Amino acid sequence: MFFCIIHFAYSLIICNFVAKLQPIYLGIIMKKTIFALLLSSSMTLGASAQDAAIHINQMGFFPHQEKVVVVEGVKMLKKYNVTDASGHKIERGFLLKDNAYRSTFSDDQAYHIDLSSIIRPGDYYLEVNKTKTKFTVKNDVYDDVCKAAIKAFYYQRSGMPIEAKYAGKWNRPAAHMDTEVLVHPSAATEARPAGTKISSPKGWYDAGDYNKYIVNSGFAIGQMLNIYPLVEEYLKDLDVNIPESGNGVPDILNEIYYNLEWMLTMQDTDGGLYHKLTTPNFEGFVMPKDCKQQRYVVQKSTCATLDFAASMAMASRIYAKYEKQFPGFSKKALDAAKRAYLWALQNPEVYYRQEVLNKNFSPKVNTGTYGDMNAKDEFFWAAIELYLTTGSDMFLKEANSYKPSNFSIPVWGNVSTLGLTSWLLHYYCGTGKRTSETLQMENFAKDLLVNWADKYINNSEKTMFMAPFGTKKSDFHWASMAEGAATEALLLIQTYVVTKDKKYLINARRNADYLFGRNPLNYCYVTGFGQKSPMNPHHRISAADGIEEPIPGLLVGGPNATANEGKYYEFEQPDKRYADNQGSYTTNEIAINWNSALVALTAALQTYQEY
Ligand code: 9MR
Ligand code: 9MR
Repeated sequence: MFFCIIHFAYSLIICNFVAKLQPIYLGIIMKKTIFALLLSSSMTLGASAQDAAIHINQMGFFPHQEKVVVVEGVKMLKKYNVTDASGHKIERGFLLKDNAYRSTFSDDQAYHIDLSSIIRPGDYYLEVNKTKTKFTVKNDVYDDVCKAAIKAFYYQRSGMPIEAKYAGKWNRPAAHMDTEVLVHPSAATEARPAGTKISSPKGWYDAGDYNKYIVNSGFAIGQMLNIYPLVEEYLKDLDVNIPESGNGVPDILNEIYYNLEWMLTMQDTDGGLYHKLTTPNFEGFVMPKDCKQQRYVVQKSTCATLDFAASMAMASRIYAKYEKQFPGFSKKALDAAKRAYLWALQNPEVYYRQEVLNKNFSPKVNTGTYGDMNAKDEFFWAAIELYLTTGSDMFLKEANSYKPSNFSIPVWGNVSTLGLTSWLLHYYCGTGKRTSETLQMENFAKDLLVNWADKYINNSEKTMFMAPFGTKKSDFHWASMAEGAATEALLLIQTYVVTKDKKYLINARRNADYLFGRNPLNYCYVTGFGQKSPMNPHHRISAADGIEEPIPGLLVGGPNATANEGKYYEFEQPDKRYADNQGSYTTNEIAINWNSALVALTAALQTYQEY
């Protein structure tokens, strides 16, 4: 009790001190302190100095955004203080009961500290007990990570040397030229019998593995081009130091072009798309130049063909501006997209079933499947993009016949929402001219998006990590950081664009805070960024190149409640089931369709800095 009184007196002195700095806070802090003291029955004051776990966005904060830090592992009423770079005290306060929140997965409890009143750019230090953390307030919070996220695609390029002047110590010789790829028996036609050699160079390695998959390429490009009308201003001058930099085309488009060129080579003479270009089995953890397996193009599929149609139609629209640098490309892409759509109309249900393929053909193929047994959403997305590019009513009619019945988060296997948001951004940020028919689709898309967003953000400020993402077990699936936290944040930014209601933008940033460090494990889930980031991704190049640091700018999968390589995981709890271990491919792989979410998100966050 004696201790309590001393501490209380001490609190009052501090309050007075804070009051000198920020007079308005005095009343509030005093009231809250007394209230908390009276309410708390289980408090232990003084006692030993514990290490606090400070969960914070390690990228920093924009001057005018909400800045909440989550502190765990210390008892109530512990004090915190913030100093600036020259050691001046900026803010002090206490961890209060009113600001305590519990995990939905366990008894873990943490306090929110709101530092939003700190708006002057600069470095600051937050100290809780003996734990001190630096954070920065600045205008270019996501510039470097956005550049690195784009550059990461360059590091994924196959078929060309990755040179030191662009890649520094991560340079490597050319490999996987893919100029002599065999047509797999599953893909044989009269024109191209099994064993025919085709040339299918360039393109990005999909992920930790070295194969190239059309479904995922279409999705990754789709996700980045989808947001393009909204972030064009921001991205157009971003130089990421790749071989094409300085040619008058935004680097993001230069980089995407490298994969588009490859995708064009994957279209068979009849218009259909080979599902993937792959080795029969995954390669070992060796560098590209040490890979020896023969590569094949395998069976055509409806989903791959439509993802191709959609992304080529988008590309045709967006690259039309750069006819000088890419002569003939815009037209070529549109023609290819139309031929692909036609093929899909004639072959509406040709799914990729690897187990069936392996019963009938050899060699057997055991690499990633991107298997998807429903092509309706792919038809919808492709028809939408073809309409936006051509203005032809036929495609709008097609799109209307494949309208989704409910809202779904866009992922490689479900792309209808890419169609919906592409539509919205075309009219809100792009050049689209509205008609009564286009307005019908627009209202349909807007209703679905806003209804989803309202449910999604509900009560996020009362969650332990103060984010809409991360409170349910189902949030933690394979690729939780990209397909959950980042993609959902993107959808919220798109909701903000169409409603102008700032609550959506604020909640998008909360998911970003989570992804970049305000999470139970304190990971900034992007390689090379933040104070604690993955060092051992399931990425063959990073593992085999003999360099300690992984390739930078890669977003890893993140916690996965169903991660099954049991021995790697310290925790059962869904939001902690992550291992920075090369073997943990269900939590620590990287992939182009996850980095596309990172690129789009960081560019969109930079674009909207208000509030
Ligand atoms: O390395 C493979 C990775 O790229 C894939 O995403 C993953 C799932 O398809 O498979 C990985 O390969 C693993 C295989 O599936 C199971 N045995 C261990 C393999 C490599 O660690
Ligand atoms: O991203 C894919 C994920 O949604 C699937 O659950 C998983 C298992 O089929 O495969 C993931 O994709 C992998 C692909 O099959 C092969 N390259 C690596 C991809 C990322 O793990």
